[in-house]
Amino acid sequence: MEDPARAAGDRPVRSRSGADGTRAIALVGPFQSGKSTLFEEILVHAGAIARAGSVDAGTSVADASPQARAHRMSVEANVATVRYLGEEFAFIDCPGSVEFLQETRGVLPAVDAAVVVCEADERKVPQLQLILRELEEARIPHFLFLNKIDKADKHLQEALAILQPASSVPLLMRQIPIWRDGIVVGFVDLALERAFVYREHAPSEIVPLDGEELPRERDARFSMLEKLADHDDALMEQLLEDIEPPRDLVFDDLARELRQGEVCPVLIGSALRGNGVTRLLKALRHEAPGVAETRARLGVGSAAPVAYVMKTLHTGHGGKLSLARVLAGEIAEGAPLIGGQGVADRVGGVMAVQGASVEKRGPARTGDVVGLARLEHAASGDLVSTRPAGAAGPPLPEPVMALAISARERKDDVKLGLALTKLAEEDPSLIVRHDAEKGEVLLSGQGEMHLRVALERLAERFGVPAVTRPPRVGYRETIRRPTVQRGRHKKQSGGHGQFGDVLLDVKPQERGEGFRFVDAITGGAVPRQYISSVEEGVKEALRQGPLGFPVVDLTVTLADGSYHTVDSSDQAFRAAARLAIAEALPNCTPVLLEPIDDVTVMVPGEATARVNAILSARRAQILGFEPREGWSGWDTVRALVPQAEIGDLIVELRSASAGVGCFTRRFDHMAELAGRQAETVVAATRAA
Ligand SMILES: Nc1nc2c(ncn2[C@@H]2O[C@H](COP(=O)(O)OP(=O)(O)O)[C@@H](O)[C@H]2O)c(=O)[nH]1
Ligand SMILES: [Mg+2]
Repeated sequence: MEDPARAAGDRPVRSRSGADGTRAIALVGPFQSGKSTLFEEILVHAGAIARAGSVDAGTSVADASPQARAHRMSVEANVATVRYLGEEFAFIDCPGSVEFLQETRGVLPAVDAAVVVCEADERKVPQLQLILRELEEARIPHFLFLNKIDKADKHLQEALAILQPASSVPLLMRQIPIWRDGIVVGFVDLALERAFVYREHAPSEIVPLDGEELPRERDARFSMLEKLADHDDALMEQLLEDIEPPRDLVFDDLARELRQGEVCPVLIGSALRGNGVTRLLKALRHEAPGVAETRARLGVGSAAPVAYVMKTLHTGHGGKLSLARVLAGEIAEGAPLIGGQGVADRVGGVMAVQGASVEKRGPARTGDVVGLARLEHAASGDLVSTRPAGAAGPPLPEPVMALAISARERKDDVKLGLALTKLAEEDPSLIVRHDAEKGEVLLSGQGEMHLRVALERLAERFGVPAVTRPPRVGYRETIRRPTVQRGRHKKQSGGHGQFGDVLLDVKPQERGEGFRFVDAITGGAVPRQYISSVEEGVKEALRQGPLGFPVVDLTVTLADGSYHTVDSSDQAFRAAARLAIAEALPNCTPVLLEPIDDVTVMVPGEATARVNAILSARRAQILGFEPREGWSGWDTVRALVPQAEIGDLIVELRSASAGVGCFTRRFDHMAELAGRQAETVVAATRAA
């Protein structure tokens, strides 16, 4: 019978699959598919908690942070270690939202396997594809857990047909549902050849496999075996000769093909009712690889103790905590560990992490997922070891949204800077940059919710309330017509006077030429030593033109001038130059320039037409679209888009693309902006 034997006691952990130590399993999948609910239910099944909390009611072990509770979604990875039938498993509930994908990416390299929680819902297939791709690329063995079977309205075949395009390896049906009056009341396990009837929040009950279930089971089992046989010649022969393959061979194939990424087995269940959870745990126990395979995948040896840092967290009084998977050896308090920066820190304490609770524990052993306190020089993605080990972390995504941020109260400026540094360290997909020209601190990240949660953490965890506004756009201005302008600076006040006099020839230049200063003085009309002051004065005046922006793409020639032997000075010539420019520019038909980026949007093909419309409405010039290389069903759209229109582009792109669209951008050129749009920009700058 399916009973979570909790009586295993504390004997050394050695799994039936031969895995040593705790296995680490990530729960991943599209947003709202039920990962956190499943996490909770797993804790119940393994006896770690008495009854499941509810993500809906805000009583779960998962999603315990104020931000996760407030938004009713996972915004950070949560770990809990359980013992099931004598073996230890660390489950890591990962956020599903694309905006928090980096958190999931940080965790994945060091897990032994992943359970992809999903629903048979077309709208979530793009998100599913995204996560399956991550797993396939990182070669992480993964199961699909088709959740919410309690409200299934499709036959399993139909559900699989919807899901299959998201996976580049065959989905392998391991179970089929048993239906009564349009409701799924249980399942048949095709490998075990047993039928089970669900019981709420309890292991299912075995029932005889007979009646109408039997022929369905035969068919489904045969098609499962056929898929397995694609990678096993012996099995293929047995099938062709109508020999019933031994059960052990089937289980061996299931485990091997999962590990080699040749198939993706599909289990079904309902996290909310605790159905199918026992079978999932048993499948993991029998078939998920252990830490040795994960080491091999990462190319990490076992000669020295080594751990991989999944994420770092700055806790209030506990200081910095690194959530780490021990890949080899034992790690105890006081052990000197070298992180990615090559600097050793002594482990300030080994902590058991169970949801939001963090408690000191004994040394961590191979396979464990623990908190390591005060590794000041270790970052997410680092391998930490007694020997230099480097990093194994994922690449960083380009930011898609930015906000200009400042402390609500000036006195908190320094505190804000420190807190931002810590936040960006915890979450490397948050980027903090100081823009000196515009005098702004920019916080960029993966979307609106990502940035909002960062702001909430600033206030709640670091005690720095911040205010934000859209970042300034780097407008410039230039001139369309040449002019010649004299500038005279003359002051006669008592003793020493001031005198400078210049004649400037101002001419527009090609786009992108910048600023050029030409000295055309002959015969000493302006003495040599003052020429550079004239140039400085010109530059000062060009910092802000008549429209309110830096002036570019022009040549200013110092054509003539005059001086006074006593009263002339650097200062006087600078002032004269400033005067000349300030008077000249309004007569040169000034024109606004706006920055244009070359943007590449990546979306599933269904969204391409809508993306074109979105870009066009944002004054973009579409350059073309084509299939995205290596991504079946996706397109890339390239366009030249004004920076002013990119601010919240991601929000619209995501809503047009089932949440998965993204883009990259780089500055391309400055373009003239005239008419109403330009007037609005100028008026807004004057008002500010
Ligand atoms: N009907 C049904 N609802 C479920 C099931 N699992 C989760 N849910 C609901 O789906 C929603 C999202 O669940 P959650 O666990 O937060 O999803 P996550 O975003 O994947 O972590 C919540 O309202 C859950 O109550 C299930 O098996 N059946
Ligand atoms: Mg969740």
